[in-house]
Amino acid sequence: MNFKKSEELFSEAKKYIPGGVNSPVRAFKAVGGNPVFMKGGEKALLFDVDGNKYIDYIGSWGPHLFGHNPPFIKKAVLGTAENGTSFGAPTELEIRMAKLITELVPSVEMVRMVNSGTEATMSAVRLARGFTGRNKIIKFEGCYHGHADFFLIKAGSGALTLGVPTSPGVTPANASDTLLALFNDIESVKSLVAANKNEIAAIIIEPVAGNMGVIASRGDFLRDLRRICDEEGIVLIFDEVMTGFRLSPSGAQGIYGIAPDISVFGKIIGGGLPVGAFGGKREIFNQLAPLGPVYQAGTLSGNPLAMSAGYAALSYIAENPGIYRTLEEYSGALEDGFRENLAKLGLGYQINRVGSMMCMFFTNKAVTDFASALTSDTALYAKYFHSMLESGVYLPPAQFEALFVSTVHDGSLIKKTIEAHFNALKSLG
Ligand code: KE4
Repeated sequence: MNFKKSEELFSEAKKYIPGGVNSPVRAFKAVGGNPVFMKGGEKALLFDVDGNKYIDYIGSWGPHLFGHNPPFIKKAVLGTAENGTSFGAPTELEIRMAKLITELVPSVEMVRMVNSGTEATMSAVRLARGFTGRNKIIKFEGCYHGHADFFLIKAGSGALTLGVPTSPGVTPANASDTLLALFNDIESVKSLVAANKNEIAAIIIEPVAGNMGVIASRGDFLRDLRRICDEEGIVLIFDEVMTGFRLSPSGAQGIYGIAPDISVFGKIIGGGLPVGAFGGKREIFNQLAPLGPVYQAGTLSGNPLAMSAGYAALSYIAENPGIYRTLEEYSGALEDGFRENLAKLGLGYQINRVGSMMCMFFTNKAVTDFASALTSDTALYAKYFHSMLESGVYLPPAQFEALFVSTVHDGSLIKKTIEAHFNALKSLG
């Protein structure tokens, strides 16, 4: 493939933008080489500035459950733009969006819109601290909740991939209120709770981890977390920025049957535009400004353009619950094809999949937590990534991410991906 124009644009971008990108993982640091600059997307396909075509498994890192530019979202956005993009005043559409979220996710009684997943998780923690009057939080090694200071403590995703487990700029004071537990290890949670009695405001978790690769919560882990939070007066926060509306109409909580106190959303609820949201129990959200004393605000929160895209996306989900059967069919076919290839080549790499989120780890060890994920050979992943890219398959440019299947990754595209996967693994020798 020819990447000449992308290379030229990357050189130009680096003059004005740190690292040439507006989000670190896009820079291909974890896989080497230069990022590909995209020109457009249509359904499951991406087209770069050099005229190359790719089957896209990033989907803008999760938002594109229906592929790129679905007509019903495009129509909603263009229609709304006719009347303006943002007023800084309440609109009816925000009510409809909030109501729809509460209808799709039973644990959510009230919801506040923001502009990113980071803003939503950051605000959810502040609300939990304000509601409980406590300072400390528990997060899990390898989970990523956005880049608020108190989360960048052995974060997953970009920070993990960039090998910066604790980011410079995070003050010791800030870090000291964040306690780290081990994913799928309830004993690690119990010991932290016992050692910090009545000091923990919240436990925040990705109910299905997607930022250290894909790792499902096992067995009763989430149920045990729920019980501990009930017993200790701790707010349970599910970070469903990635899983929300992807794994079911009510995200991971709908699959596991566990109701958190606060849920955090992003990605899909913006339909490709910048939207985040946090919602949950009325008694907690009564504490949020202007109703209560916990401050939170945003110039563009709930703006009509983003709401129109998000509302179109969630309405489509509400009206077409059958999409999850399609997602399962396509994602299952991809997993089966990858497993057949590994068997044919006598390779023991691990594949974790939950619904339309999947990751192949370059390790022979079962991946159930942060430590086992780290046994993956990231150099091998890098070679695999570039081989797939050359074959026209655009995967996450980092081992510790999730690939996403959409409702338009049909059989022919899945078949092409499986063929490329076989050739890529074979070329690794
Ligand atoms: P944003 O601030 O990027 O909208 O959301 C942060 C966030 C919060 N919680 C979870 C579970 C997330 O996955 C994310 C963001 N995910 C990464 C992908 N691993 C975004 C990609 C990027 O950083 O460019």
